[in-house]
Amino acid sequence: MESQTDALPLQGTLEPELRFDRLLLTGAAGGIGKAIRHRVAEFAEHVRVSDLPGVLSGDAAPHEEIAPCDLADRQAVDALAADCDAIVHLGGVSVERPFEEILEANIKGVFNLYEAARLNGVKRIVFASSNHVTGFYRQDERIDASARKRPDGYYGLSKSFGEDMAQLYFDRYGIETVSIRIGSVFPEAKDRRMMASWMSYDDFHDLLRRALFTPGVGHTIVFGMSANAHTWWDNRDASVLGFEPRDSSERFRDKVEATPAPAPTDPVAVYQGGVFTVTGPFDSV
Ligand code: NAI
Ligand code: 15L
Repeated sequence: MESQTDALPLQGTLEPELRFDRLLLTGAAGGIGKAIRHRVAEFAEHVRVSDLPGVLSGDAAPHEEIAPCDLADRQAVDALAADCDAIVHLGGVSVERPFEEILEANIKGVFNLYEAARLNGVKRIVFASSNHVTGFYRQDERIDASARKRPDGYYGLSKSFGEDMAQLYFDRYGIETVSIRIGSVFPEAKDRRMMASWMSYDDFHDLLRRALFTPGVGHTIVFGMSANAHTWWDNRDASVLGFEPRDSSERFRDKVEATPAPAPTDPVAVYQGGVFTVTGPFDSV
């Protein structure tokens, strides 16, 4: 039987009915943001490009509106989402940091974003969640999206909160979200752990398209990884998206395996969250 998303084109331009009028992209100056900023043009007539004040570089393309904003500023975030149909939310602290930093950008930030979405009638959000929501599972375990959350730090905890916020705002207000528990989206898989967690920009882009346009997602959680030879995550619960990654970390294997292997008892080799499981505590704030 054909799934709803089999009909979604994988390459080329989107049909006009599969485009938003205005899309908000937060975290546009970050690693993923820079890599996808030009690609999201196909998703909407107008793209509102946002990050912290002073960090966005380059001129605005004709379809872009540059809108610096601190996600921790509630009023500013309300204004940021005005007239937007959908949001790709990449902004926030992306590594393990003292709780006070995470609180502002990721916890208040995600609350502000969902409130702004409610007030402005935004119907669809793609939330950049993280594998660190479940980072304390071992690398010899395979989990799906229904596995109990086991955050590996304040950062993972904030992404767990973001997923709960997404569920709440779907159940109460009907705002649909796809939470992508991103593995490691970088140009290359840099170490043994990333051989399992790596995701290419192309696969991320394809997943983003499905996350934005697949009807009836409610709140769907999907793990974001390429078709790596070995993975820890089962995406059966997200089959509505019809996501089938095409890339693989295999092409980095020789380079990765030429580097010294960590001891088998090193948390980097034991836990899916790797070094995040031992980053901190941060005693002197
Ligand atoms: P990044 O750290 O390069 O980019 C995040 C951006 O958010 C930065 O440009 C930063 O200036 C902005 N930001 C931070 N605090 C902010 C605030 N208070 N208000 C507005 N903007 C703020 O991270 P990256 O790698 O591009 O990741 C994008 C998103 O995906 C992040 O939310 C990250 O947690 C998530 N993610 C990324 C993974 C990866 O492999 N790159 C893996 C798992 C999750
Ligand atoms: C993340 O959540 C981080 O944002 C990113 O910088 C990487 O550390 C990634 O996870 C990872 O687990 O490789």
